[in-house]
Amino acid sequence: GKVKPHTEIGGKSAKGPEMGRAFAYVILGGGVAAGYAALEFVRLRSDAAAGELCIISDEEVAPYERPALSKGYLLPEGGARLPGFHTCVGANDQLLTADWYREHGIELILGTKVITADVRRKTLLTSSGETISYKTLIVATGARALKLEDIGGSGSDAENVCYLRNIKDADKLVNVMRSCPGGDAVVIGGGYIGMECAAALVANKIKVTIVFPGKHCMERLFTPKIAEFYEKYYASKGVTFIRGTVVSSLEISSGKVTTAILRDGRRLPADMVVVGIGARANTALFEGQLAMEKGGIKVNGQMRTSDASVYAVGDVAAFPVKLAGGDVRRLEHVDCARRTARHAVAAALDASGGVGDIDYLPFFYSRVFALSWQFYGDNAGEAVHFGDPDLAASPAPKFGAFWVSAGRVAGAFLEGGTPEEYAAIANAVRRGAAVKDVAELALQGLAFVARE
Ligand code: FAD
Ligand code: NAD
Ligand code: ISD
Repeated sequence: GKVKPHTEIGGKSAKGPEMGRAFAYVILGGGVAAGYAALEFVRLRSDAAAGELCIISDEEVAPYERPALSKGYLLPEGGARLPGFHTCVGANDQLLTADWYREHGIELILGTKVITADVRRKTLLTSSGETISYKTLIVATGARALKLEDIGGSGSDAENVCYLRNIKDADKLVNVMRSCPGGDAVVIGGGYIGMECAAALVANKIKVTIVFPGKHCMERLFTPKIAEFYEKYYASKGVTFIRGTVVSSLEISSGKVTTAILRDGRRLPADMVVVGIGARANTALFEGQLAMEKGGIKVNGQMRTSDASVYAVGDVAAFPVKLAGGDVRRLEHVDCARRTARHAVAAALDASGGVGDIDYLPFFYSRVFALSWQFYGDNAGEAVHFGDPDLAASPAPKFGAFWVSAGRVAGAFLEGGTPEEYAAIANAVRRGAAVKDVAELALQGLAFVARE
């Protein structure tokens, strides 16, 4: 049955915080997963009563497609700006502006942080002092950027040190880039943020040095051979890579970093610094209340946590991936946020219990310069490269790799594919295409998946 919202009158009592609104469904967090969850809610419940659902977000704006922040948002001219990239445009769906939520009777509580959660009482205490109660909670708190201070460093408060997780960060990054045209940037970290921001900095005519402790960029996903291609490509755009060491300190003068000092003593001049050293799931509200795994909130195949009234989705959720033999994974990627959010809503609204377990095919992608890659599945087993990742050979490089595990394709990476080719590699992973001979697979490359 539906629960009508009610406001408990009584205001602040001597006993504790003000009792506030009650909702049948609360989405905690206002990022990608929240937007897609709201859309799915409306799709499945056209008869929903106004006020059944609320979203609580500490951001000031309605949910948006976070990937745009390291791509379109950072363009030197005509950059993407809200409302242009609210969810759910990333999936060619509706543009969910604040008006859309209003029109659909969804309460959007913005600029409001949930500071404590009581799973037993089914209440959330907000930074404005309101206690909001729920019948069903969907936790979509995402992840936060690790700070230099988290890894024993300092300097995050400097005027020209930038992180990139939300619109506020992106605005600072844009302003700092504009303050030093032709200047030097030191990028700390060679993962997604480091690589995508480095490309954006180049587009903004800033000289870039990337520093990271690993042997090559994107170490968690790329093979050395794949990484070599991107590193050469970046080098051709003037980017310098410093591998196998870390920035040990930042020299700051009048509130601004002037020099990054490496562990081996080298000094890099810096007009600005971008830090992308990884993310941590925002689980703190639920530590000790919900089961955790892989640094996130553990859920079952219906995205339900160890408490039957609480679901978790997106970056914060660790869920069983059938394709990986049911191994519990926490994936920090937008497609996962979208699909897990939809699945959780379908399961939460399903009174008959007919919604089965999620069967998710992991999908990651990136776009930098004129390049674009997609990856599906699991990078487990033997990597079998195909195509020629030689820059000189082609102005539009097309190459990739299959990961073969127990005689089957477990994962696939492709740079420069067409939609049909991406669909074909995804299909091969989904099916677990049988590989008889890896040498033959390397020779066939995309012909292998086209043939199947
Ligand atoms: P988020 O989108 O992070 O949303 C979490 C929300 O919860 C935020 O609004 C946060 O402020 C809010 N919140 C947290 N705690 C509280 C609290 N206590 N009270 C109230 N609100 C709270 N993935 C890709 O696959 N491809 C890409 O190209 C890509 N690009 C990216 C670029 C950038 C710059 C970043 C940062 C990420 C990118 N990602 C990309 C990853 C992708 O954006 C995330 O996986 C996705 O946003 C996760 O969605 P989410 O809803 O779980 O978390
Ligand atoms: P990441 O995990 O991709 O990369 C972290 C990088 O920091 C690695 O290169 C690692 O070697 C490096 N590092 C670790 N310790 C370091 C140290 N002491 N000094 C210097 N470097 C160090 O994380 P990220 O790039 O910060 O991305 C943050 C989040 O944003 C992730 O969840 C990521 O998935 C997401 N994101 C995804 C995309 C995409 O999917 N295209 C794009 C941008 C951001
Ligand atoms: O998924 C994405 C992505 O990579 C973007 O840049 O969503 C955004 C949009 O397509 C909206 O600009």
